[in-house]
Amino acid sequence: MVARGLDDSGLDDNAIAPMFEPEAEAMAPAEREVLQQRRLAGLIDRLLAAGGPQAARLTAAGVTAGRDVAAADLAKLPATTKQDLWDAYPFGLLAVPREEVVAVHGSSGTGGRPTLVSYSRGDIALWSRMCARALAAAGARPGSIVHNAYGYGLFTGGLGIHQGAIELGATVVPVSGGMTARQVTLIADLRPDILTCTPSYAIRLGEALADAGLGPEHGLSLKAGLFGAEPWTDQMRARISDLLGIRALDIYGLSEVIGPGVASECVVAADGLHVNEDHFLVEALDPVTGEPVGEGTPGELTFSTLTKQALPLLRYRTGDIAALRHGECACGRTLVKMSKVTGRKDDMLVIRGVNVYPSEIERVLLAEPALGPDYLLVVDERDGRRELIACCEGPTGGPHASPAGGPDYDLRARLERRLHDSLGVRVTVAIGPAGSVPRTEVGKAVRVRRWAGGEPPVAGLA
Ligand code: DLL
Repeated sequence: MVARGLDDSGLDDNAIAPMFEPEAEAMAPAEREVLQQRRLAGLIDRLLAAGGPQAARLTAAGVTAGRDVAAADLAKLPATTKQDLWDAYPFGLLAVPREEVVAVHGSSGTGGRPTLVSYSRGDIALWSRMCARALAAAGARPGSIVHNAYGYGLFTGGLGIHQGAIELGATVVPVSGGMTARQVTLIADLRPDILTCTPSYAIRLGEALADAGLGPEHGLSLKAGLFGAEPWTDQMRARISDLLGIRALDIYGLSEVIGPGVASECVVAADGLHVNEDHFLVEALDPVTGEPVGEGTPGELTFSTLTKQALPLLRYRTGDIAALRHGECACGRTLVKMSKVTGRKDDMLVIRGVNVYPSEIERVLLAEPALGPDYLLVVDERDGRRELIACCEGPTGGPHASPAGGPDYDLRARLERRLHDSLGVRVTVAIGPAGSVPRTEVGKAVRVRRWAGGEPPVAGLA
């Protein structure tokens, strides 16, 4: 593996990742608790003053002022969900006059109607600082060149990172998603040090750079990347690091809370994402009972936006599953860390009664060096069955469903055995030629497709 370590990155320890806001990021935990308590009281007062469903629920729970609430009692307060945002679409839940909203962003979702989120001028300033923190933690500094291949528009990835790079004093290249050939040219010509895009697009770019003879062995300028907006495993991290010769770091966020910059990894430890908990108070809850889970136990991430103005949310349940871990990081940050997101509550597949998250399958597939990094999980629902087929790309370019004795037969059998051992359910592996799995050029990778009849989602599948 050629993942760039601290020693060969050309940066010395002290120069790596100076914090953008050290007084906040490395604050003593006891001091931060006082700050959070004060900000939580302020949030509750603003929600009560704004009226609306969050105020009504607080009142029903007996809360009449922020000073009534101790941070330790957070779990007793009412929660908010995506449904609340949909019910209030497009400008509901505002805690400032409509005229003070300077931008709207959101996610397109799958149901047609987007989830819209409003920002005040202060919210944009906060968001810029949170993304500047993330970029700085990845090793960017004033003067760094950031190749930003997140999509620009309603999606928060493009403009969030853009504003953060400017806030940091870096040079941002607002290339947005897609048009890969042009991106290769810009990377060759501008020699950026930081790449920001989805992890699946990082693979796409890495392959295109390699095809153009511009891989890491040819002096590729990139040192680190901030990848997020979709789930990805450590096995995917290793693939990206190999392909691009960079430190591949995770960045997490969601439009409802602010966008990217809610949490991100540092280049020093790269083993969990520092949550900006001075602004986004985080809990991990049992997704079914809503009760807090213990330290290190995976639970549903739930955020309270302590300082947001236009659309403040109390205990917003994200549906994302991750574990929280307290303690000081080697980089000096004292912010609580979240693990990589292991799945979404609603991503869970139930196959013959067994719960399976796509990321568990990714972990097994991408640990197999013979397979390419692209895959698609097909839930075969034809004729009343419910089978899972993992479509991958193999080394020989052989046909799908390689027959007994065929070139990929042993590989398939091995992968099916490993999947069964780790998930406890039978998954059929179909290995096709390079390029057979459909790619997502723009936006978030699609990892799961239903197949209820008609043409198969992957050509050649029978
Ligand atoms: O995806 C914000 C973002 C942009 C994050 C760029 C990171 C980088 P939404 O479009 O609202 O916002 O989608 C939010 O995406 O609830 C997660 O399910 C998923 N997600 C975001 N980051 C990660 C990550 C942006 N690092 C939803 N790992 C969230 C896993 C992620 N899932």
